[in-house]
Parts: sequence; structure tokens; C-alpha cells
Amino acid sequence: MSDNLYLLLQSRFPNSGSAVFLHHDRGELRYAALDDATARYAAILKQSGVATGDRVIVQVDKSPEAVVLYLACLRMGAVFIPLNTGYMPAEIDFLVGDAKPTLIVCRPDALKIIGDIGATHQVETILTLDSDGHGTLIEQASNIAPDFEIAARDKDDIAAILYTSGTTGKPKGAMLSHDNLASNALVIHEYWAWEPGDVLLHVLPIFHVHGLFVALHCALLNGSSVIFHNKFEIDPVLAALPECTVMMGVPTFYTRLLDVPRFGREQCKNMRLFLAGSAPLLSETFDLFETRTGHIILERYGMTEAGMITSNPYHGERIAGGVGFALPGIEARVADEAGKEIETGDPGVLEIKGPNVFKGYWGLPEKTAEEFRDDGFFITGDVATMDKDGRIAIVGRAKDLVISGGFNVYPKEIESEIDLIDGVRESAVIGVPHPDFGEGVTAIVVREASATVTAEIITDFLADRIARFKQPKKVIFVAELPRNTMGKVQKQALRSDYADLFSEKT
Ligand code: MCA
Ligand code: AMP
Repeated sequence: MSDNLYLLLQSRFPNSGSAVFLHHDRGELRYAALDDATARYAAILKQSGVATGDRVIVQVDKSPEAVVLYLACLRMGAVFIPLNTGYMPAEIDFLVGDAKPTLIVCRPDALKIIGDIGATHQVETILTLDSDGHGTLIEQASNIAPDFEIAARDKDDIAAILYTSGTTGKPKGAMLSHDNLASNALVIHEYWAWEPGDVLLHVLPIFHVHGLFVALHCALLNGSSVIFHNKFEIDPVLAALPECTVMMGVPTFYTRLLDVPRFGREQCKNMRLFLAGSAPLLSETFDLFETRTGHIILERYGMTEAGMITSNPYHGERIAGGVGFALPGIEARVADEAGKEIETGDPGVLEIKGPNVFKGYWGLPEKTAEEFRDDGFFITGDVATMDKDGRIAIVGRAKDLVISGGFNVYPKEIESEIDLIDGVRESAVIGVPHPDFGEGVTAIVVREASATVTAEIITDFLADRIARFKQPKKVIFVAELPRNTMGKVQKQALRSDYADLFSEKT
């Protein structure tokens, strides 16, 4: 019996092949056509030299074809590696060198740059795909016979690798197995009480767990229709909401909706469930949303390495500032630095264990081992409290991480770049409250004596080295960084000094 996730998803496709899977800007993709399309793309992957277990790196704009490509990789047993569309060539070069893919799929206009990167790392085959349904992948798909085989996969075989940066700076590839993805999808589909006839509004990117796995797997397991927008934009979202019953989003989506005076009950009249996650949802957003729409946002918590971990209940009380209970089948404990469970209610690092937890970082067994306790619990790096009933709240981060609009930015990576600039002695990158992105990336920089480096020089230097969402929204120069007696930079002091930096929308 194969544990290929595609088999599970396919078993839930509606009986009527004419049922629509995606409503998109160029038309509709029906479930019957979906199975055919994944079989065609699988044939192209095989023709391109991709064998079961090989890695396929994909950096393309969101499109129905990109979804088909993901499902085709599952189908033929390749390992899907989606990259943030904002990554710059230097970042992609590192990832290609690390992942050693057999095939890269990129935007047509990036072919030259990606081709050069591929050549450096002996990747011979590059296919292209754009968001309008053009590219060599599409051309080949129309001329190839579908290959309907579904590769036999064991539950621990890797289905996808998602890169997540780390406190040490360089990205690490989290290996997610077919069973990691399947078990998590089945649990949340049930926990969030998906119903026949549910329609999902999909406005998230599809290179992260949230948009790719959480949203799409739920809809596929439900045989649901998805209203599929290539990005989050207010007017199309307001127009589509009345046709939908479920929406998933990062907190920025909800604050942006609330900024629109005409947004309210009328647009939400058919909605059953608004879900939020990837970053903390402020209590004021939670409260205001209920006042304006009558809906109580259901906040859940997860991470790349483990998919969805905790959730507020569907039927029970949803609490602002809390992320609910460990999902069924997942154990959670709040522990001290040694991994010993601490008293109920006190803050500590959240540790988890369950079928959702990843198989390790690609090519980094030692790093993987550092993140696990001897009894198999994974150390999330998030600081949490748990009450006597098992309700969990995320109250801080033990890891040095900024979350901007739902995207993670690791300060170490940005500081390492800034410190390369002539005239910079040192830097500290922090996140401070930002009205749109939740946290705004901010660089605090110390110049060398008599150096004249400016914010503009720093911004220009970073422009083509790191993705734009990681770039500091503000650069501030100081004479020295605050340090404790051990010499460690006091980021908390900096965060409180600059807490009001973005009090106006920027
Ligand atoms: C875009 N920009 C950003 C961000 N997004 N800057 C900081 N943080 C961001 N998140 C910058 C662009 O570089 C550009 O800068 C300017 O903002 C406008 O770009 P645009 O593309 O128009 O932005 P947008 O469409 O308004 O995007 C904002 C967004 C987007 C809709 C909030 O960032 C988004 O879709 N975020 C969702 C992230 C997500 O899916 N996270 C899930 C991770 P310039 O003008 O300077 O060029 S999965 C996860 O965390 C776990 C598992 C979980 O629990 O879910
Ligand atoms: P990522 O590496 O993109 O998967 O981001 C995972 C991180 O996002 C977690 O470790 C948390 O720090 C954060 N996160 C996700 N959901 C929530 C939430 N509901 N509340 C607070 N933080 C969250």
C-alpha cells in the first residue's frame, strides 16, 4: 500500500469530474482536468530526467499551473522545493547549491540568470512558467501523453523541502514526508469542520506551508472549489468574499481589510470561517473584526518544520492572544532550557512531538539533532505558556526572528550583509511594531570612527543581495549598541527604544 499523498488527495476528488477545483483569472480548472494535468506534468518531469526521490526547485509566480506542478511532483514521487519569489540571485545560488536539484522551473524572464546558476551547479534542465500560463513547461504539456502512474511512496519518504532561515544565518531545508503532510492535512480538515460545499478564498503565496499545504490540502481533501487569486489585493478580495465560506490569512490581511470603511457584514454573509496564523494576531484586530463582521477569527499556530501545531477550537471559545490547544495526535509541553516540563502557566520554550514533525534538515544531521530532545520532542524556539486545560499562548521567541507580514526574517542574515559594508563597525537588526506588517525590519548600525556610510549606501548595497521583504524599512545610526555584562547585544532594549518608529503607516 503506497503512502503517496497524491493518492489520498485524489481519493477525495469529487465524483463529478466537472466540479471546479480552481476559479482563477483565466478561467476554471476542473477536478477531472486536474488529474489529467498532473499526469501530463509528471510525464514532462520524467522526460526531463527527474526520477523518484529527485529534487525539483520551483521559483515561479503564483498560478494554477504552479499548483499542478506541485501535485505532479507528489504524483511522480519527486521532492518539491518551492522558493520565495522575492529571492535574489545570490540567495537562489545558495539554495540550488544546497539542494542539488535535477530540474529547476523558473519565470521565463529569469531564464538567463537561473540558467547561469544552474550551470554553476551542474543542473542541466531548466523549464519556465509564468503566471499567464506561458513557458516551456506549458508548451511541452500540450504535446505529451499523460503518465497516470502514481509512484509508490512510503510514509517517511520526502515529499517536499521548504527552506527556512535560521539564527545562524544560512537557510536550512526542512524535509517534510508524505505522512507529515497527510497526517496534518487530515487533522486540520476535521478540526476546522470542513463541510460539503465549502468554498475557499485563496490569496496567500504558494511557496510556504500556509498557502501551499494548509490551504490547498484542506480544499483538496474536501473536494472543494477554490477562488484563487494570484496575490492579496483588497478590491478583488472584497468582490470574491460573498462567494466564499472559508478564508485563511496572515494578520496583515485582516488589518488591511479593516482599514477599508466599506468592509463589513455584507461581504461576509456567506462566510463560515476566517483563519489567521503565521504571525501573532493582535487582540485589537481580533476584537475589531468581530465588531465589524460578526465573525470571530480562529487563530492557529504552526511552523515550517511541523505544519499546523495548535489551534483555537472550531466549536469552543476562540481566545484573542491565544493559539488554542495542541491539535489531535500532537503532544506539546512548555519546557525549561534543559527540556524539563515547567509549571503550568509559567513561560518556557514550546516543545512538540507528533506525526507532523519534519524528518530533519536536508544534509544537516547535526543541526537537526540540536533541535530535538532525546525523547523525540522538537524545540520550536517559541516561548509559550500553557494553562491547566492545555490552552497555549505564544508570548515571545527564544529565537532571534522578525516576522514581517507573515514572512520570516532572520536578523543574523541581514546583519552579516550589512557588516560587509565599508565603514560599518557592527549592526543589530530588530523587528519593531509596524501597523501594516506587524513587525518592521529595522537596522541599528554603528559606523567605524570617521566613516561616512549613509542609510542610502546600506539600502543600495542590500538592494540586489537579499529579497526586498527582508530589507530594513529603516536604518538608524547609533554611537554604540547596548550590551549586557557578557557583551551580548541587548536587542530587547533596542526594541523598546524604537517601539514607536513606525507609529504612522509607511
Ligand atoms: C511585500 N513587501 C514586504 C512584505 N511583502 N515587506 C515586508 N514584509 C512583507 N511581508 C514589500 C515589497 O518588497 C515591496 O517593497 C512592497 O512591500 C510592496 O510589495 P507587494 O508585493 O505589493 O506587497 P503586498 O502584495 O502588499 O504583500 C504584502 C503581503 C505579502 C500581502 C502581506 O507579504 C503576503 O502575502 N504575505 C503572506 C506571507 C505568508 O504566506 N506567510 C506564511 C508563511 P518595495 O516597494 O520596497 O519594493 S508559513 C508560516 O509562517 C507558518 C507555517 C504558519 O504558521 O503559517
Ligand atoms: P515559519 O518558519 O515561516 O514556518 O514561521 C514559523 C513561526 O511563525 C513560528 O515559529 C512562530 O514564531 C510564528 N507563528 C506562526 N503562527 C503564529 C501565531 N499564530 N502566533 C504567533 N506566532 C506565530
